[in-house]
Amino acid sequence: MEDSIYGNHRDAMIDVMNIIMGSVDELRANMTEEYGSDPVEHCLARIKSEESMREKCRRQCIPETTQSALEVIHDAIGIRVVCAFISDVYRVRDHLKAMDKVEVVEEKDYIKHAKPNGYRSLHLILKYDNKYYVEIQLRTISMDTWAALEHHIHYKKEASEQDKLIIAELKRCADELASTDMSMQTIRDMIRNDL
Ligand code: 0O2
Repeated sequence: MEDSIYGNHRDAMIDVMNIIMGSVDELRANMTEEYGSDPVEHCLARIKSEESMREKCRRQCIPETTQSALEVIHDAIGIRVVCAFISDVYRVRDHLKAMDKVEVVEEKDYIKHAKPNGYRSLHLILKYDNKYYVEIQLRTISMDTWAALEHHIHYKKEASEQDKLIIAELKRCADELASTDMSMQTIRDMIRNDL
């Protein structure tokens, strides 16, 4: 059998993934107690599959080694946190950044600055215990729905003239969802201020 691209690190990686998920669970419990509602709709975590990691190494023209998988590519450990409201996304982000043993390597805010195709999400690359990188994607339900649908469509990036209509339609849907997110946030703020 072929050796794992993760060498003997898999168990330690699973531990790191569980520590971060545990910390999110702790925040959820505390906020549910304080506000009576859970800031997180759902949360997914995975170790990138052996085949996807090897495929990503090939795509990036780097050797298929443990070093590439753990040090060059930063999403071997991936967590996605889906929240109902935009403010909750930033609450969870702040909580994760303040965790013990966590160094923030990179933060990309595609919520404030959406990608040209309309993709919105907040991406964090964390380094845990100075050893393992973790990619965290935080987004609202609407952003998650759009990303999932766009992924299904798997629309080619180099578009011809006639494809531009489809690209514009996808962007329009993303912008409408973003506007709905803002309205829902306003409604929730109004209700909370009344309490
Ligand atoms: P995988 O492992 O195949 O899923 P950059 O070079 O900085 O522009 P980079 O390094 O790919 O982009 O990082 P970025 O933009 O933070 O994206 C990381 C991951 O976010 C992607 O994984 C996707 O899972 C997701 N993502 C980014 N842009 C889009 C998008 O337009 N649509 C959807 N559905 N998902 C997106 P990878 O890198 O593709 O790798």
